[in-house]
Amino acid sequence: MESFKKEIKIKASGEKEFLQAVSEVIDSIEPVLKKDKKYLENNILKRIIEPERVLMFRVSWLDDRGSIHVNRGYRIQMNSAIGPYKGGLRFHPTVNLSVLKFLAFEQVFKNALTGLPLGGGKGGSDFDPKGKSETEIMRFCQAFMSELYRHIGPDTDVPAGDIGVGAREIGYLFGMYKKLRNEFSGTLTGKGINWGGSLIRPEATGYGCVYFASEMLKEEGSSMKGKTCLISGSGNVALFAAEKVIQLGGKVITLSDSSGYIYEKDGINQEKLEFLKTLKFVKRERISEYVKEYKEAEYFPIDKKKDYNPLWNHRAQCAFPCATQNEINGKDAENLLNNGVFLVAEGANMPTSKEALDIFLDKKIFFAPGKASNAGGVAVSGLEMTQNNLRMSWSREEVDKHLQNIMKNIHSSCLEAANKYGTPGNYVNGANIAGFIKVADAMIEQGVV
Ligand code: NDP
Ligand code: 2IT
Repeated sequence: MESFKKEIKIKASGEKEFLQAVSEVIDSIEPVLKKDKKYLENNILKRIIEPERVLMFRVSWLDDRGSIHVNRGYRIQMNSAIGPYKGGLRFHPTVNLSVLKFLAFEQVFKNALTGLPLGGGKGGSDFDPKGKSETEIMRFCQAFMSELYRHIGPDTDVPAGDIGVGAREIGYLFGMYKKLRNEFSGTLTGKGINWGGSLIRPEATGYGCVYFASEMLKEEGSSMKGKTCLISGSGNVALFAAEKVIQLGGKVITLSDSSGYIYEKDGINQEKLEFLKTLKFVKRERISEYVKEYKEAEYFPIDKKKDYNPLWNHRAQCAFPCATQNEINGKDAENLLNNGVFLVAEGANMPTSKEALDIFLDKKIFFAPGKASNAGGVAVSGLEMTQNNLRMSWSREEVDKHLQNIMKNIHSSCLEAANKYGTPGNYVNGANIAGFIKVADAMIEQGVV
């Protein structure tokens, strides 16, 4: 184990996010490896951290003035032991190999936890959608798909959205895929409702995250009702997490984007949330516009001089980080605890830094790792694939019921695994162990490939 840890540190030394995600999993699964020798005998650790395939490609496109731009496109096909590669595409200037490898690695475990036959993958580009016109976004998506289409398919690899890739981008990507392949299939998820999409997919990650938090609260005999919640982000995950908190009787007092955050002392209600959905999904404006409409709210721009994020420094009981990786540092973790927060459920992927994670685990608060609590999105993507295969679509109520059941099952799988391997209540260990065993056993059964 020790020599393996050393080797991976050297091998992935330039890939800090990937190393962070891998180290966490290794720490969690140590007792499993000790208990059952087959995992070490089959060299599973070494095999599971190596992507089955990494695709990197040039994406050339023309802006509205006719100038040529070049971005880098990626698809990490991480693991297909239990199903076709499945995972989102991220368009953001911070995208690089390390970020996508960490996301693909997390996705393998997350997808296993859903109980659906989904392998793990992730992709995207360092393209920055901010400030681009509608036609530029379309041309970029088409250029991206003009390479990716040869590597994906309904039984091979099924991409979806992530940061910077929402319903609009999935539409343009799907249109190009269909044209190039001359095939109408469920190769992407998050599709429009009139052309193969599933009801509840837009809401699924945020709703699922709050369903998971509710399951945790049940453990201590309480519920979301009356809980004051801090939420970061104002994208797909954040706004629907906020909606579910409001529906369950909780109070959302913060939301943010990469420029700053809003604070609503008395809580954001459904009407205000509808304003935010239009602001963010239709007009694509900044969250600072909110306080022009609602004068009782306050806006705080990001202060880069501060070594903590003041969003996490308000009195509350629950926190839902729903923006991006490593957005909660050690100081933020201390601030959250000092303000009374006893439940953190990750809507984003790995929003909690290693330092902050150690603080939360040490204090034994309810802490849900993203690979468990944000699995609702990919789970409903899996349900979208099933509906496409059956050539039918289910009602909102049916999909929501499935989502609730899946989140409940993930919650109990985490607790059972954590308990069995000696760390009761530790959802991080539970999620890593339950996901690992499922994928590792499938790999062993399928031989050395
Ligand atoms: P969106 O693009 O819809 O929204 C992202 C939000 O996070 C925006 O408010 C954005 O602000 C903010 N944000 C992005 N990058 C940064 C940054 N570097 N610093 C501060 N704020 C930032 O993405 P999603 O809501 O889909 O994704 C959010 C998180 O949830 C990601 O970690 C993603 O991987 C994860 N996730 C998404 C799922 C999905 O189904 N979409 C499923 C599971 C997890 P701004 O507009 O200013 O950039
Ligand atoms: O991180 C994630 O789980 C996603 N971005 C959703 C992936 C999917 O295939 O729906």
